[in-house]
Amino acid sequence: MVTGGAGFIGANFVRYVIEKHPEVQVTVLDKLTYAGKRENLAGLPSERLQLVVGDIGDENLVDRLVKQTDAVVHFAAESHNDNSLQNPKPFIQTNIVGTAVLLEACRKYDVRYHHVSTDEVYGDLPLDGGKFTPDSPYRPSSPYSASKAASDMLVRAWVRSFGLRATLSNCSNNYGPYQHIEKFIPRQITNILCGIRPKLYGTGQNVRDWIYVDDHSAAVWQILTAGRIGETYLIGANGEKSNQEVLTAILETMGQPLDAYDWVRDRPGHDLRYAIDASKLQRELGWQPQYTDFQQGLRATIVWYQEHRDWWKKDKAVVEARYAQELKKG
Ligand code: NAD
Ligand code: TDX
Repeated sequence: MVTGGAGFIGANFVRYVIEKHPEVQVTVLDKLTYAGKRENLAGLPSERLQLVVGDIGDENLVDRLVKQTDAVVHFAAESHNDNSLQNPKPFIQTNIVGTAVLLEACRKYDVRYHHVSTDEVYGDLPLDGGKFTPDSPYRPSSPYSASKAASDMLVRAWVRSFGLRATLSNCSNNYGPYQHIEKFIPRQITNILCGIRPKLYGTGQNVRDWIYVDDHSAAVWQILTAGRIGETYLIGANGEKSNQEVLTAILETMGQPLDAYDWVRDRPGHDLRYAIDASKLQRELGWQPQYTDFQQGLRATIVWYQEHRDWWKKDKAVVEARYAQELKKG
């Protein structure tokens, strides 16, 4: 069972598993919030995939579904930092309470559980060095990252106190097809496609460690099938870039003048730099990223958004109106 399988990473993971592992049957549990779309799973064989529309916080539904499965991979979340600064409430409910509901059902039926989390639980790093490791202290900055940190802690407690068969992974920033256009890379691509100037927060010097979404999927599968119970694995592909570098690459690839963007007010509490040391995952489980050419991955992503206007067009006005309203608040 894959929670959040109609969202960005979840849908890419489901596609990856259906394609690479013909013996696997997948049930997706997804609430289809603003971030989830049925179309993200279109074209997959119905005899191998079932979509259940529902909430991970629904105890009866989760009990019934977990009873019938042998493993849960938990992607479902409220996932956007900017939204969490406007209204933290759904982040607490879905990311913390929802995770607890899944953990209780997995405990009851002794079901293998994999928890998908983020590097943001570790806070941020200085620009001039250091990387996150599985031993880095938890230091979340935003309501989003604090809610993910809380959910990680619940998983660790369920492993230690109840012997839950669980693993955890904390991954860096993903990019690729099906990412919601509220997020940095697809927002700027679709801005350009709509004739809107891209928007860069603050100084543009904040660094993110980019990984192509299929590399994340392969790592999660590897951890689910070969990882040691109770362990945390960090997933990253040495893809550090400043936001300004990423935006310049988008502008260049899309044939725009390199200064054709706006600087806008910074995100409150904006984490400065993330960087992942993935050596444990590479050493123990032999995982290696395959899509390490960022320019190539970015080009493929731009082409995907160019060719899938119908997928994102109806969200664009709503997303931009929400951003504009926040800026006006000052
Ligand atoms: P997303 O917002 O694109 O998708 C989230 C999905 O969860 C959506 O389909 C949504 O409908 C579903 N969902 C939300 N609340 C739900 C609920 N209460 N019950 C059932 N379904 C619900 O998110 P994403 O970017 O694909 O992230 C997936 C997971 O990966 C999250 O746990 C996130 O914290 C983690 N993660 C994301 C990144 C990244 O760069 N995007 C990096 C590291 C970790
Ligand atoms: O318009 C923008 N301009 C801009 O400069 C937006 C939307 C973002 N930014 C900056 C903020 C960040 O430094 O770009 C960077 C990336 O922003 P997001 O796409 O919002 O991602 P981030 O906040 O880094 O979090 C992402 O990675 C970790 C995912 O959204 C999380 O779900 C994941 O846990």
